[in-house]
Amino acid sequence: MQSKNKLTLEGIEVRAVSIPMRRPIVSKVGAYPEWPFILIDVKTKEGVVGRSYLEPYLREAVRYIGPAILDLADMLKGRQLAPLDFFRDAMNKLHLIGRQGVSLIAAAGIDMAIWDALAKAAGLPLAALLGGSVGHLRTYNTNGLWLIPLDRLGEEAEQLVAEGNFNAIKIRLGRPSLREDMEALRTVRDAIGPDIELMCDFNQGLALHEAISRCHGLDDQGLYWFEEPVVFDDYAHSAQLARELKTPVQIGENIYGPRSFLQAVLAQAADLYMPDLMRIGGVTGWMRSAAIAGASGHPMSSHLYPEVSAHLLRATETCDWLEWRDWGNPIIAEPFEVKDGFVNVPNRPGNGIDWNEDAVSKFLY
Ligand code: SMN
Ligand code: MG
Repeated sequence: MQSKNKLTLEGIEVRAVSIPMRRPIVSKVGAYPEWPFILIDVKTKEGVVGRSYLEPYLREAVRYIGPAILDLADMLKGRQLAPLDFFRDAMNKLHLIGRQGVSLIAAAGIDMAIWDALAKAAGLPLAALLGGSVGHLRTYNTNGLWLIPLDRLGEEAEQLVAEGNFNAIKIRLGRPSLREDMEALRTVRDAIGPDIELMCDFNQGLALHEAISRCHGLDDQGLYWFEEPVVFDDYAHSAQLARELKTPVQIGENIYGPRSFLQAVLAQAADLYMPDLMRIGGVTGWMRSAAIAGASGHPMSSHLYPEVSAHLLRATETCDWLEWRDWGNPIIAEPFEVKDGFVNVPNRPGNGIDWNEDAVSKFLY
């Protein structure tokens, strides 16, 4: 048997699936009745397969992200799989067409799959390969409470809590008026009682003057955080809100790469951060950002990507909340489970992603 100390790329497979949403997304960043995934399989000569997926929101995005992944993978042919080397070389190659956006998303997808392959070859869960351990993480349910009619919020909030005996759920706000946001909160609070934490997300939907009046208007509602009140890269105004408001301001899902993460932290743009793996730069980009969050004392939560994020949060100094979404569960062979508001990171080699191939063939496009 060949040694698995060193993995060499044999080839890469990229597929796209789209899964109908149980509760379709209605948000300030779009309406999505289905959720597309780009599946990445990094195959090695030693027989280990590393897996990851990307969540590009847009079904058509595979047309440009797919070729970018294949192009980057060409660079790896015959070389030892070393994610830090890959990340550096990918950035050096792609900065010619931009270090963020598609370039970074494609690199992030490969990076996550390479880390999975390394963890499998080592026989370790990803969290353990990174020096952490498997175990519990507190998690909030993000699987609903979109900008849906007010009269449906109460029942949906109750369902969200019951799905995993959650202690925390997230609601989307930024309805046409403060009165409607207040009514949405009252409906949800009446349904779930006083003890469940309630995060809220504005999805960058407010102009500065609206954000100032809306967030101050909601500042005494006991919300756990205000997420993305203004456009994600307006760090100066986000910082102003974070300074003025009692409720902590949360941003991060739209930050591309650790260097921008550092700029947000230096600008004091938020109290809390929640990077998204495809934008922050996969495992490599996350760990570099986690070091910045740790050193600057900012709690770090995740955005989407529950499997890989769960492993990474277990290796993150200022680990905070895992965002729980189950939209990808149909294509995952052994989906993670939530019990009493906690996810237990499974003790198996890799990042926990293997495909349910029957489901994949059903949702392929
Ligand atoms: C979100 C995620 C995915 C689609 C739309 C909105 C949201 C979140 O920003 O934080 O969950
Ligand atoms: Mg969000």
